[in-house]
Amino acid sequence: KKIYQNILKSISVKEKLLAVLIDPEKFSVENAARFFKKVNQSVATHIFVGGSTDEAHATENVVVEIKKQTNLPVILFPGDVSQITDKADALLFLSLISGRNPEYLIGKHVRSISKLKSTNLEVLSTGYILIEGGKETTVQRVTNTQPMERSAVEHIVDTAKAGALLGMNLIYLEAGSGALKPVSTEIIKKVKAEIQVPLIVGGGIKSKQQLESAYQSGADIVVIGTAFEEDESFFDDLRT
Ligand code: 1GP
Repeated sequence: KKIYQNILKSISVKEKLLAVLIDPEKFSVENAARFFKKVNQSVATHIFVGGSTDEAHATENVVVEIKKQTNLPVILFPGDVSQITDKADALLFLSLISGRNPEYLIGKHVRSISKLKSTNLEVLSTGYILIEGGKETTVQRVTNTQPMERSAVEHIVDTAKAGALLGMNLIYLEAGSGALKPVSTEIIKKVKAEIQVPLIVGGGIKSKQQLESAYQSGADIVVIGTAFEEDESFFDDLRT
């Protein structure tokens, strides 16, 4: 449980963590060296790899390429069982607890076990909470679930708390990739106040100011994908 232990250690010394999300469907091998030079010079601490879909089954090759480019831990953020590969270091074992689709609550998990048995992946049990972010997201479409309303703060807090009480090791507040509105600071603060496990926040974070305000509100790990895909110079603002 090395990766989880390191996350806990960072939190205990108030160090904030930043995960760069790589979508295997959009990753370009030709661009990899340049992109990862920026990643390696930035404050990024983890790489997440995944997406709601991966029709070309590119995940494994993308992870192999990323491993050549960086020493940061690579954590799978899979939309499906087919995206699991032992070339990564760990796996977010995500249960979509904001929704009521049994497939995404437990179904895919059961079907992943035979595959997981043959890997050394560190499995990180994660309560995944989708929150409305101003537009319909791919997660919503693929999982056929509704996001929680931004105004339903107490319900979101109760959902996070229920996930933690079920033994989930991480809680992930997700506004959806490319969200117009990131998870609000009010939601982050109130969830943080009620759970002891590390809190991940992502979706629609595009500026240093939004990143800082997520941290100040209580996010332990912030996930950013689109902002780096669209403008690699954003890494320059986040130099170590
Ligand atoms: C999506 O939380 C991540 O699953 C990151 O979202 O692409 O909007 O940064 P963005």
